[in-house]
Amino acid sequence: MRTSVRSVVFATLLLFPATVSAESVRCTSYSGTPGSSAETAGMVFIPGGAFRMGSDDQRPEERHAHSVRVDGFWIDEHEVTNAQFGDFVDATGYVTLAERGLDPRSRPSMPKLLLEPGAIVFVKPTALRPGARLSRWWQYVKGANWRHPEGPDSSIKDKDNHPVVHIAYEDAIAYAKWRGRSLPTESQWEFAALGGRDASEDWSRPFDKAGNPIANTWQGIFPILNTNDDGFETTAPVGCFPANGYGLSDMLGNVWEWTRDWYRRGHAREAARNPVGPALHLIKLAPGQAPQRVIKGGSYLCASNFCSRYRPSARQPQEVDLGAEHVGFRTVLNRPLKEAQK
Ligand SMILES: [Ca+2]
Ligand SMILES: [Ca+2]
Repeated sequence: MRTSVRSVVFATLLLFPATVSAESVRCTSYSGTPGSSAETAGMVFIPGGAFRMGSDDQRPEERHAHSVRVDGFWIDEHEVTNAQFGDFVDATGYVTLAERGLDPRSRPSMPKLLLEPGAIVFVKPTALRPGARLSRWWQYVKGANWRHPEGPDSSIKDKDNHPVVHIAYEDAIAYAKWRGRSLPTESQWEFAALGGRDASEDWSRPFDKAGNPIANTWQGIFPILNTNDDGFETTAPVGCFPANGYGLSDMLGNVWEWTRDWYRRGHAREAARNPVGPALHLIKLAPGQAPQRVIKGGSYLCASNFCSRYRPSARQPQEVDLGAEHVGFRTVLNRPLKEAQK
């Protein structure tokens, strides 16, 4: 029996009632920078501990759940914002990969258009045809970059406190190095995203038991209908949703976040301490394919009918040289609590 879009939408509205508006949250007044030059400004110390990394109950790439122990580390309270990235660019003159374009030697088989400065932008289709492919709603837009998220005619005016996007992996690394930091490993990121809760808890809904959104995701039927119950159709200013048990915002949703680990489908079964993911030489790449790193947490484009990766154990590959409108990052400082300036 075919189910009409209308009936699915109605069921979705029953499941995810509207509860907040953008105006009702305090996030909108944040400047986008912590306002301090201290080494750990805007960071939270995560005490080390053990947890079950991965999941045997979700998607195949999350298997196998296994025991992991991580040492304590500092991590940004929120995704790196446009204001923070702008400070970096102002200080260093850094130009992102999306602004430079790709070196043809790095991608010999790639169409010329995709080598030009630009990035991929989500364009909501007006109708969903059976068999529609993902690429139908992602378009490579020349001139799209962190300053112009939707293309050359767009801007980040009044978005200082939004997460920076269209950041390739090397851009994220460059920012982190400038701050004397690094990017989280997947295990660090997943441990931090749990916020002290147990991995076995139900993480399947981006709403709490009272129906309040816990993350900026997509409500309705992706990719054609966003009922926008959480108040944000695209990125939200950082910190608009309740912080997790460690005081971290937007670990789930808003924008995907880079981790250092190379992507390989699934986890090893063996217990590990401070794992860093597989070595690149163990990963088979197709000719001309760029290697991929793990991104975590899902984004404002994740819906219950399509991505649903707004869970700590969820993971996705991202080509290291591809800027995207829904991918950002946050940094870590691998230093014990007592050795870092507070
Ligand atoms: Ca949203
Ligand atoms: Ca996020």
